[in-house]
Amino acid sequence: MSNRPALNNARTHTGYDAVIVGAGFAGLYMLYRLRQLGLHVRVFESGSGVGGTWYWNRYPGARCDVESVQYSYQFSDALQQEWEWTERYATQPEILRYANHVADRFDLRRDIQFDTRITSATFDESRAHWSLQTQHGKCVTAPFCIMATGCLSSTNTPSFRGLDTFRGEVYHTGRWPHESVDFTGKRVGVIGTGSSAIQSIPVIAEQAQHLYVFQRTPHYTVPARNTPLDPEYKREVKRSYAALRSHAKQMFAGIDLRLNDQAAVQASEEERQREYESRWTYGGVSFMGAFNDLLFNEASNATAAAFVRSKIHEIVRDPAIAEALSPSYVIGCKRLCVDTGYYDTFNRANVTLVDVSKAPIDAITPVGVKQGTREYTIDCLVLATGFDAMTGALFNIDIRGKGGQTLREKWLGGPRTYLGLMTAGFPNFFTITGPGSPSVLTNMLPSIEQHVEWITDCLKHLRSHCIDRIEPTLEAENEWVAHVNEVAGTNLRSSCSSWYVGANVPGKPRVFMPYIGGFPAYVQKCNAVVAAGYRGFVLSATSHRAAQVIPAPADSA
Ligand code: NA7
Repeated sequence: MSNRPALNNARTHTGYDAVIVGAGFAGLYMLYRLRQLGLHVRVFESGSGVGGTWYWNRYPGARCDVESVQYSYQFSDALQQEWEWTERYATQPEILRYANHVADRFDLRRDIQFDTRITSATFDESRAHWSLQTQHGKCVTAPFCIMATGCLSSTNTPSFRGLDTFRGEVYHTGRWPHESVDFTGKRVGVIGTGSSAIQSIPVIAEQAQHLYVFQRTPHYTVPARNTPLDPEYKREVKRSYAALRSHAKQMFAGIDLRLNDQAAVQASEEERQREYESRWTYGGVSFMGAFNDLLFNEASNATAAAFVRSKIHEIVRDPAIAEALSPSYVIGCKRLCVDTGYYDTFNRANVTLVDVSKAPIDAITPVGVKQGTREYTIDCLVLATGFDAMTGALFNIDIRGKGGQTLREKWLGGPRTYLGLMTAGFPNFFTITGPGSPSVLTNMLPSIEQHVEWITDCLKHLRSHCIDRIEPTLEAENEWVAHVNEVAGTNLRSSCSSWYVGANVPGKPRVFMPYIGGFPAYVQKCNAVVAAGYRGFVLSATSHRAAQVIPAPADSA
């Protein structure tokens, strides 16, 4: 691998060892690690700044639903010691400041090209390298192509009839403007009631003259109980960061949900109520840690779901509205939301819940939202309609592997990967937190770090063995996909229409995309593959060596 000059103005640049697409948390750390390896790397980012999803999702009330002291990098102790989180759940501006701090602290910006969207990536078999085209018509090549494009980055805008005729402002929560948006005195419509809506609705309701919430499916949400972080707590966390991190990595979701290792079905009604109540009071997604069988046993799950429904009826004064806000499906099936004052917002006189489950939105008119004969007049429309999750950002790029096969074609029936890291037929092409890895079911930061470190070690291994090409075998991939599907079938999360199964995007194949076997088991599998000499991968040298499968034992490099 070479050390050639930085990107120049030529239309084709061939000097990179690796190209990374995306400068969110995955792209930033990947760049950091590959630079440490001495590789010449370029990152391409469509936004004007770092942060990925936290750069784009600037809607009012946007926050992480993982606690700030856990939703942060752990690769640098100096970084985790010096950074001060201010609240239990960090706001989007604070997380973005953190991403910028990381970029500056590790001097990452000089290798990131902003405002540059990659439109295609093609594998050139004769040269064994990837050729990437930017939206400005420039071409860069590198032997390795690493997608750090994010799981929730390609927005989903339903094709509402007449949307383009609407005369007011239209905002998508996932592409919020960088200028502040003031809804004071405005009639606002929000379509969607997922996490983004649930976070933004209470804030918008405080500003708007009137807010109409168009709900197709109610989502379960639990209170965040957000609070400023106590200085002594922060000191304690910093003192014990190493232990906290390694403990979290032993947990199923790579995060400590304070799991009560007892089955809900085996607890008495009184015990269950006490446990749910205490978690409701504590706040956050650890509600799902109340019992160990909530996502495996429907009867258990029903007890937790009933508890949340009873809370909704307690909080929302109008019983009909409370009922409309009450989900009836498996709790945790769609990702559990975390809110601040969501249900209470529906007690406000300036908020109207519009049920569009049975009678869908017919059209957007120049002045409002039409449902049947009823038209809701609004000045601004907020689309909180989510993302084409996990595959959308990849499909937005015309990716072509061996023999010109497109990734779209290959994944027509659903994503097919080996470990969520690579896909057969696309040599030297990596997907950080790709489909088939635990990704969105875990705390994203440790999952990103684990993938980045795996890829870094892999490239190091290739270099030290003079190998320039790696690709999973179809057999290993098929086995992995079968395993991912089999495990998904044992978990209640695959039982409803969610973005995990692509149900929110018309025409998307219904496949449970993330790996639900748990973070520790997944990490073990990844490590075992390496220890067995990259079992399931073909490693080869293209030009001056005959193709060979590198046998066990493990890498000693
Ligand atoms: P989500 O969770 O996918 O929510 C999108 C919402 O938009 C959801 O309520 C959808 O209803 C609704 N939606 C989508 N299309 C339509 C149409 N055509 N008509 C009415 N309503 C519609 O996206 P978020 O951005 O809130 O959150 C995504 C993740 O980001 C979240 O899980 C966290 O991990 C962070 P549906 O439920 O499909 O009936």
